[in-house]
Amino acid sequence: MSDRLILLTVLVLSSTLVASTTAREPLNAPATSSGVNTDASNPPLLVNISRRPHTVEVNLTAAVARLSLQPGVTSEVFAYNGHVPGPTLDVREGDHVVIHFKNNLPEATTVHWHGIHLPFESDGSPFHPIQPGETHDYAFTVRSGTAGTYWYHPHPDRRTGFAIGKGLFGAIVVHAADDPLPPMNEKLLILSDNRFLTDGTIDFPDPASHHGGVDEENGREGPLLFVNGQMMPTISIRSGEIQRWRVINASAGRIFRIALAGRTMLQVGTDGGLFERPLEVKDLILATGERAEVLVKGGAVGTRTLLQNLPYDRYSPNTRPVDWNVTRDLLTLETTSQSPSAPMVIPTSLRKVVPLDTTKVTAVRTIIFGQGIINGHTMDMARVDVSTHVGATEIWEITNVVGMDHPFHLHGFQFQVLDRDGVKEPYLAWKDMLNIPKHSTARIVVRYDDYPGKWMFHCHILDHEDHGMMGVLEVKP
Ligand SMILES: [Cu+2]
Repeated sequence: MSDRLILLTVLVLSSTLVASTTAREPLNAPATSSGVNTDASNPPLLVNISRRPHTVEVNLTAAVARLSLQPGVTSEVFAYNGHVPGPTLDVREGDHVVIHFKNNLPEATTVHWHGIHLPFESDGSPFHPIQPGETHDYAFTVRSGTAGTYWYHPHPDRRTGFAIGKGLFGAIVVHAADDPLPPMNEKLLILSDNRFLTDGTIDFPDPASHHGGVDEENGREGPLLFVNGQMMPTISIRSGEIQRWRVINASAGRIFRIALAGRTMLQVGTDGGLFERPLEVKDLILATGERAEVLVKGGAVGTRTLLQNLPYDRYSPNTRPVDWNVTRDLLTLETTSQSPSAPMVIPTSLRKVVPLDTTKVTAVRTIIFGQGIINGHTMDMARVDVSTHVGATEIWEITNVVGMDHPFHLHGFQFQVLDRDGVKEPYLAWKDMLNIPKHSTARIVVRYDDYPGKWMFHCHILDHEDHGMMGVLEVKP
């Protein structure tokens, strides 16, 4: 690692990451000792029960539980191993992973390993439901070069939004065999929102009611915002310390636009792992299902900075929430009174992302997002919408023709964004989520290296997905 750092041109975060001083940050207030907030602790890890090298074997059970998601109120939830969010699947590139899954829910479910490149039979799509009381082993080998932040959640036919809203989501962290970033404190930030009745019941209105109709059209959102299942938690950081935050948008409909008030962040990665080089950002938009890795730096001793959700208008005017343009606080970053950390050097070059060869493209697909439909259809599991074969490289041109954003997700295969509305993507990255803003077009390139099967592509606003805004990509051997 030291050789690498000597060879690279380096940047010291203190000169670039912290763009403003505390004096210019009205939201930075002296730290208090009120102790009201709890620490935004990372969720527990799934325990590896295998003794074999390079093997991760875990037990995961989905079941009804009663948990306190808000202070003083309990709610009936669906939980993985009794936790919301579920415990984190922590693996390394090259690991063979086996998940012994048990469905103790009163309804069919699946576990979809969002973003992971794996065999069709382990994708946890609606093609492979696990009935109540049944068990199923999911198995895959973590592909080299895919270190990054992923997540798992149910993907049953027409019930995904309900199941995630009830509490079924958890993180997957894939560590690199050779990580270019120096070791540092890592935090998971799993963002979600929810809505409750006064007795604590999670609010899923009758689909035939006015509120049910708004949820179906808009994508169900809730007024309460959570980080790792906690409201307004605190993350402690030493002055000058750099932390690596892995942020996951696990909400059913809300697109987050996060910012560290008055500061910049250094984004180092997205869905499929690290960028080629860090990118300084004032804020970043995370569509449903999308992830980001950012580096943040502790300010002066005794200061606090808010991580906020800034307004982002993904909505159609018909169903736009009245408070859509209100900035909301997510968590407090609190600099401790400990002595400052020693300076840390972040490489300016992270890894090589090899561009997919667009001269080898075998097909160009046109995907039209309407409101709740793709290419004029709703989902039919007996229909194949796109047929291709292993080894093909394709460009998908995805156009959103309506006045509401629709985040695109492709199962099984990471893609690269070529351009958005004709503007070349400024950096190379591996993605499995791409927000397609209202009345816009994006082009992606994807190669189906292996794993034949029937793969889903869909809008990740879960109410849209559940009502059929989804298609089937068949990759033939
Ligand atoms: Cu949609």
